[in-house]
Amino acid sequence: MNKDIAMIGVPMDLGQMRRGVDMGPSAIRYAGIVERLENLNYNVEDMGNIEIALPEKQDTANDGKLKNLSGVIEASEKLSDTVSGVIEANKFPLVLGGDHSIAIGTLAGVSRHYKNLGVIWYDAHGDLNTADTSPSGNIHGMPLAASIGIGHEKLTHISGYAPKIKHENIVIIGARSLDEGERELIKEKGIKVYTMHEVDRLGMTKIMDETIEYLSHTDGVHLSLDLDGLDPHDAPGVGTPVLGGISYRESHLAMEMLAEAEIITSAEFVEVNPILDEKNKTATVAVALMGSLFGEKLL
Ligand code: HAR
Ligand code: MN
Ligand code: MN
Ligand code: MN
Repeated sequence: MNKDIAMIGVPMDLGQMRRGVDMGPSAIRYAGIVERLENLNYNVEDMGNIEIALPEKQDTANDGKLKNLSGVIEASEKLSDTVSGVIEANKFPLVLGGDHSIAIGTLAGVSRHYKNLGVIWYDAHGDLNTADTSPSGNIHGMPLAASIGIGHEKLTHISGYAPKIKHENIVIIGARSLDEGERELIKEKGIKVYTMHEVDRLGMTKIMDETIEYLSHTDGVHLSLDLDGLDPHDAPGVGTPVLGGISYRESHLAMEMLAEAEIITSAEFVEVNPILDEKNKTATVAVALMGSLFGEKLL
């Protein structure tokens, strides 16, 4: 693993309508992420936070069905350039959310540097909606669709190009809340999905072995980890909790297997909402998972 990490906070809450997820980066810092990574002998540069416009200041007149569209676009462009600069400086981009709409910008920045980027989407949701299929109009339910070039042109073409990733280079893990249009898209494109049914049936070891094999032809792998992929018992501080999720232990194992395989080249941890949390538990879980992802071992 790259020993130089650049950490970027993205206090984004425009992709959904609940307050508090903008405090995710602070909560993760407070839970000790820098020290945790430094103890593993990484050089960590905390680049601070990207500036995000306030929800109260959104001019939504031209946004149509996509809530806060202009604000999300503006932030995505900034994040894309920042992430791209980090990779140019030969550092590992570690992005802290913020709601999951930030993945549009992260992937726009990362995929400029890879011809065949793989993506692991660890999430209760598919995030494969468009304005037409979305039940909510919330852009945090759309970043994976936008990244494969499906949806509003302004979201698909952040940084001036599309698509960012190929649908056959995606592995979704932990899905248990999919909208009708998302299900259709998954079937139509043949997107690789391990729902909770597969997590129960196969176990995390087999899922990670298969995922690593499935992505072995790629030239880099981005991990996009939505904390709501975990069960709300282990990660209560999220805006859209869904019962019956991946346990902390299974997630810990998944991160350890990724560390061992040495395939992850960029990562983001999103949807931590301290207002909805129990004593910063979710941020603490996020930091523990990052520790495992970056190679923490007991012995
Ligand atoms: N699928 C629903 C929607 O699009 C809910 C999305 C919830 N999103 C996230 N992202 N937390 O995974 O509105
Ligand atoms: Mn998500
Ligand atoms: Mn989710
Ligand atoms: Mn372990």
